[in-house]
Amino acid sequence: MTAPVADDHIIALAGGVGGAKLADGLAHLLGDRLTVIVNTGDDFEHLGFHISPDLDTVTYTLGGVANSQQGWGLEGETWGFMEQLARLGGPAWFKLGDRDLATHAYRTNRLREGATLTEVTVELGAALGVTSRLLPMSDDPVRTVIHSGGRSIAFQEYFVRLACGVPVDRIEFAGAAAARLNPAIGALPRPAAVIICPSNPYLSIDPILAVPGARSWLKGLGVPIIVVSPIVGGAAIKGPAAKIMQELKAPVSALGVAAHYRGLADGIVIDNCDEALAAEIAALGMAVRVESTVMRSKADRIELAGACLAFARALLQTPAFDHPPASTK
Ligand code: FO1
Repeated sequence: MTAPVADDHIIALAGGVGGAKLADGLAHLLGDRLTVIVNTGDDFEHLGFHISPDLDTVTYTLGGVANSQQGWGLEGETWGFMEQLARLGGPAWFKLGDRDLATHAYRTNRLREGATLTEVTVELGAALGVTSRLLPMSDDPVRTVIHSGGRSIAFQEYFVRLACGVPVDRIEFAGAAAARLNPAIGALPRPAAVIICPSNPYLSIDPILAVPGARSWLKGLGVPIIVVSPIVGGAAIKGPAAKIMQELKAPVSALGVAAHYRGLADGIVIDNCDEALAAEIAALGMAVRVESTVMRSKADRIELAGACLAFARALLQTPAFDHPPASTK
């Protein structure tokens, strides 16, 4: 028997900077009624530390301490460690701020003590005042690998060291087939909706969906799944999404994003400037909502989050979903 819908609980899927911004707006409206499932395909071991960039970005953003210019890392950071590392001839291509380093040291130490990544994530979130539940997609290692011109490139090498400067032929999520979906995910209350944040579909959301059981769990919830397009006016707000879509020969548009999520998402939020694509997207069998999706301020994040919740509420009342109206607000 299907569990009753906890009509005040929302699950979001997020990766890096863009996703974290919408998650922040949702967290503002929902607090502990929000769970964010975060990509860990970007995780890697560096200088002996276990680094979880997307968990860091979401935690710092929801904790109100993210560096707003970079999008990643902490505000008011100092770089003494990096300066000294460079002086020693160490690998200085991946920037670890002095205070950010404490997060990586804490996480690494706790993992060595036997804590799970989920436990450490909860501890770090609580320490930074995050009231929403943040969950890694899996406690098992999944590593995104970029295949380019016959080379296999570890994700951070591609993203940071090479500044995404090589063409992507194929993306692999190494370890995904053997990874278990985070057990805490199965214990969540059935939400009123799932919101896929405007993170890179290929690099941030696909790794989550690659964990066995993730897709079927999401579809099995029987609640609206809404995606917010990270492509606006044919370009990515931030990061390499548009470049990758072009390299993988997908249309670089909100229509391309909708096609990517066909069969999973019930609805898509596209930007006002892409309104002309609405009919074509609707023809894919997806409900479309047109909003201002570029989040420049905290108010923008909250407004877009509110629009997503209203969209979810509207979809939940359509015949496709046999649930009573949700009271998300
Ligand atoms: N991104 C960069 O572009 N350059 C960096 O030096 C860098 C360091 C870094 C350190 C800790 C952390 O949690 C994230 C960091 N990021 C850096 C961000 C990260 O590489 C990417 O934003 C994500 O993996 C993509 O979502």
